[in-house]
Amino acid sequence: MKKIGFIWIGILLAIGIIGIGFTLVGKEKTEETIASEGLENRILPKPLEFKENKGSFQINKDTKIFISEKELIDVGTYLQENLKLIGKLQVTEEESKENYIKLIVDKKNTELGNEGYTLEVDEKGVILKGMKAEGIFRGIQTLKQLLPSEIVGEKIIEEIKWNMPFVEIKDKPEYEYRGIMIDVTRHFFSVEELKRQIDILSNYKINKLHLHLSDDQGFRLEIKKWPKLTEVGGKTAVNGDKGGYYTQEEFKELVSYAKERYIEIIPEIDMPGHTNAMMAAYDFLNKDGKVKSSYVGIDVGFSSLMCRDEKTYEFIEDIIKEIAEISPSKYIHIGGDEADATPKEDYDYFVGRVTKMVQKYGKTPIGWDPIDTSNEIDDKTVLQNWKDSNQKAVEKQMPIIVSNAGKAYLDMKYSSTTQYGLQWAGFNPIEDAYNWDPTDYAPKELVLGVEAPLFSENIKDRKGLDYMIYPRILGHAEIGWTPKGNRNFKEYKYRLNEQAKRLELGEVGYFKDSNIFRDER
Ligand code: TNX
Repeated sequence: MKKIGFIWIGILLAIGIIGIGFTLVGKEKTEETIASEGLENRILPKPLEFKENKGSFQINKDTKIFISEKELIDVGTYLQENLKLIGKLQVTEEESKENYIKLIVDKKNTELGNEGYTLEVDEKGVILKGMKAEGIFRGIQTLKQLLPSEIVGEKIIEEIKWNMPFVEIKDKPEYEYRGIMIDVTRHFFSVEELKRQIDILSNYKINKLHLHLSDDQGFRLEIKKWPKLTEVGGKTAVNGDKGGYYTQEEFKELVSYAKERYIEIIPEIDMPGHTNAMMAAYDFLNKDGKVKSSYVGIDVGFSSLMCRDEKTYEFIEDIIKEIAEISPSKYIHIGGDEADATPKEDYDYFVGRVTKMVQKYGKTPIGWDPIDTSNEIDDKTVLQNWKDSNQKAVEKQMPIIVSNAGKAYLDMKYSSTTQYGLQWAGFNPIEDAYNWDPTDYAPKELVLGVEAPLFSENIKDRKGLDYMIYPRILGHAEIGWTPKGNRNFKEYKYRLNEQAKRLELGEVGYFKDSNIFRDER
């Protein structure tokens, strides 16, 4: 008996030692493997197919940017601008035999869709092909990531060789909608600040910027027919901080800036709740016929439009009409969240009428949940999910944008020590923000894509924006672009580290979490 006991202990010890050994070797091996995959690991979001060959091509000031047709002049010039540290590369429609970057529209190649591209680098140069200019634009982001990080800086560094490894890449996104939302109501952000964000976000193939333009604390877009919306509603922000609004000209300018970077701006007017700023501007929106006082707190769910009053609908239609005229986006977002002061049947009726109005002006409506629970809503409306409650949307087969608050909300604190943001949906550290998939919340065939919203109750400047958005949005960008089966956090973390230097050179004030970022770089 004794002997058998010793043998058992021996066997268990041996298993233990071998186990520890394996774990150690396993760990080292994994990290090594990741490191040796090297170049692929520089690209974020991770491309669909990547093959590295031996050798590299050096871009220099004599490299010519060839465009296969006139319509590529904008992306050609964009690339030229992005490579300005190398020199002012000529953009031309004349093809050369070597030392080129060729941008080619290949209309027949439909396999990779509007945003897909192929990128090949060999000793003669770079060939970047897409069915659309849009795909070429996405491919340019990959091209930049294959160059030394310093390419995103402002300083010319003589000794750098602008080498690109020989590669063959084939890439396309998993989802067509890969967005961010910025709440410009609780705090206002200028056109310049938004342009800066658009520049950074486009590096990661984000393609939608949803602007939350109206809420209790502010109304941020000029409506010519109803000027007090911004004269009154534009003045305020949370805590009495500085307000502001976009004139229609400024909005159009922002839209076209975003469009040049293949980002679509989606305007949102939140209703029938979240409407105090409108009701503070116009008396006829109120039951008692008197304007409300301005609101600068952060409570939700207390305001409501009158859902059985025709004046309300005439007013809303004017707003939708003006927005439809200046916004080329396919979508208008009508809010629909937290209408706690609206009786349910009024809510159902209201969202039914307003979505039809949006359709009348040629746009597809989007609404936050619980818009899907109204009997007046069908699969011609897109649900933006933020809780877990999208059962009705699934029954009705509505397209769904997944923004689950616990995973995708950029205003949730990273941890208890984060100085910005809220925590009602829990903390959202970098790893959790990456470790999910839209199919956790909706059937794949209904998922339009993902969006990461940033509500701005206590985020009021560039520092706060950068800190909360980066690096988490890089993870969301990859969730939207790269199929679930090709993603894992360990390997992502390595690639995220490769991006850190670029964020720093671009002066992005990201959250430098010591659990994630290596010191040596
Ligand atoms: C919920 S999520 C809201 C917003 C708040 C946000 C804060 C949603 C559609 N509505 O009104 O700003 O929480 O995280």
